[in-house]
Amino acid sequence: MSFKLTQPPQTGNLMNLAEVLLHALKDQGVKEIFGIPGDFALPFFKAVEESKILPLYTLSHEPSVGYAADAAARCHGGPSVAAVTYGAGGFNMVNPIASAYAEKSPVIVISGGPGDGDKSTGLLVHHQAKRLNSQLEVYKEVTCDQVILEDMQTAPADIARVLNSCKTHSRPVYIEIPRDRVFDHCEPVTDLNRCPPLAIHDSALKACVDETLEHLHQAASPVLVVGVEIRRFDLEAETAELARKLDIPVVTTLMGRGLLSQQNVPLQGTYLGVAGDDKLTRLVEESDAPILLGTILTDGNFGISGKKFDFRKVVVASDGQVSMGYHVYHDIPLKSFVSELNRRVKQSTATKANTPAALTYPRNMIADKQAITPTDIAMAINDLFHSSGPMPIASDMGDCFFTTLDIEYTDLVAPGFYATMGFGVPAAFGMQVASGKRPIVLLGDGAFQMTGWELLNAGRYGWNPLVIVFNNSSWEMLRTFQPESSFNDLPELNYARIANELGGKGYRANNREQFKDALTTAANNTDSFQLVEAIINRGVLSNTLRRFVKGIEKMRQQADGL
Ligand code: TPW
Ligand code: MG
Repeated sequence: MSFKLTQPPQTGNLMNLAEVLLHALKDQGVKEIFGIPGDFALPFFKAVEESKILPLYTLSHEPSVGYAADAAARCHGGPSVAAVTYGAGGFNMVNPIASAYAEKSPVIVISGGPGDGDKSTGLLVHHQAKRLNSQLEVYKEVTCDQVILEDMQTAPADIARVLNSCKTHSRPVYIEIPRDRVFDHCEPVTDLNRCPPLAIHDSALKACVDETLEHLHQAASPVLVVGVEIRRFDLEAETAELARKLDIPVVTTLMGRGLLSQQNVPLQGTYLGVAGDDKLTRLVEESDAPILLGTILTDGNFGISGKKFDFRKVVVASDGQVSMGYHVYHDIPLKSFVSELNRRVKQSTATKANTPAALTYPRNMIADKQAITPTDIAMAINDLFHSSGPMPIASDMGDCFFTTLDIEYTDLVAPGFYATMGFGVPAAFGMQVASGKRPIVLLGDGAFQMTGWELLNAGRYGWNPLVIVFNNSSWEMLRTFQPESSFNDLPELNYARIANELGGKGYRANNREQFKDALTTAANNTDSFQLVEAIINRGVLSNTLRRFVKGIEKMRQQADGL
């Protein structure tokens, strides 16, 4: 089958649609594009490559494109782009974009689309699922704004609207470019960053802040619980300033782990209900004024609390509103709330002597011939951080994610709420591109089988993550919920050998001594990606996952009235 490409016309000084879009993306703070082309997207990819406005990183499978852009967006605190072809590419990326939607990560999806020529043949267009706009309809569920750029008259305003929506809501958006429009003349986008802010009523903001401060004033044991929105809306420094002034302990939610790692704040660790550290759990659950800033009320964040939260005492600022007691202040963006609190709280009240000592993390892994446990991996990483400085972490879902709770607090990207597997390796690429730092990747063997192969792309771009595979030949996290099922057994593969095949350097560790040696060597070798495979026995879990499973079982029993 051959496909006709529309060639760029001579445009003189005028810009074409692709260039207009690329400049608008750049103006909106986008730094890179991840993608996989197809014939519907080839003209756009050609424009990306030849215009050199933004760098392009191609990967092997579309889910990875979505994860990489998601992680880059999380690290930038601003949008990144995932570009795909129509149908086969676009549908392949729905799950990562659903994840980005749920976790409020501003990913801009750009998809090629059928052109006029494709639509007028009376034939079904290849890659078409049901109707020509089925892909748009699917993406409407997992993006906050969408456009098909068919009309060059309205394109600049449409682009501005969609990019502004992405920033305002910190959620994915969808842009489809019919393949025969890419090189059409188009006026530049002029009204970017004019996010018509949510209408804020000053008197409502004042009343809301008054009430919050009064509540804090009366409280004996307030605590600040921060969640991902403070990163998504670029409020980490302001939140840290507020925490210092209020002088009250700060914890993050599970989804928010990694937040404030660059800030000087009285950060205690991560609240995880019955699955978490006992001291922290009491700090939050016994507080008479938990102030939840930018936290999403998910089951993972709050559902596994041993005690029911008394929402009469809790202030929840997220999703553009603030609720407390039995009432809600609508249309109060988090930024306005935090800024106004900061303006009003002048100095430390310094009356709250209840800030416990910060959490300590396990260290000094014993390098002997014993089998490796997830906690050993955490200890060895902590030892590494102490000897040669912290590294950012990209974690997949599986026991590796729960192990991060035993690792020193550092920058972290993980699918902490939506909990999709396959995130780790591509997310590390996004993280390295966005931060310029070498990341550690934590993933299970099951997750490796989904997107680990993407490591083959690391060499081309000079990415050199330090990958740690928790190899238990098992979907172990599932096994803990349902031990009787044999489908949780996975084949015994040698991931160290696979790493060598993929252009990196692999190490297989059967015991703690070998793990420590491999980790040290891998950390010192920055020439290519390094992969340390830790052989872990089935049934051996991290402390947090063990508590998490017990917590979930207890909740289910309570729900069933047992
Ligand atoms: C895209 C469901 C959650 S955890 C898990 C599965 C299949 C097993 C993970 O195995 P792995 O790690 O990586 O070897 P470990 O420590 O448990 O042994 N499909 C997707 N996402 C999720 N979350 C699942 C299935 C799942
Ligand atoms: Mg496994």
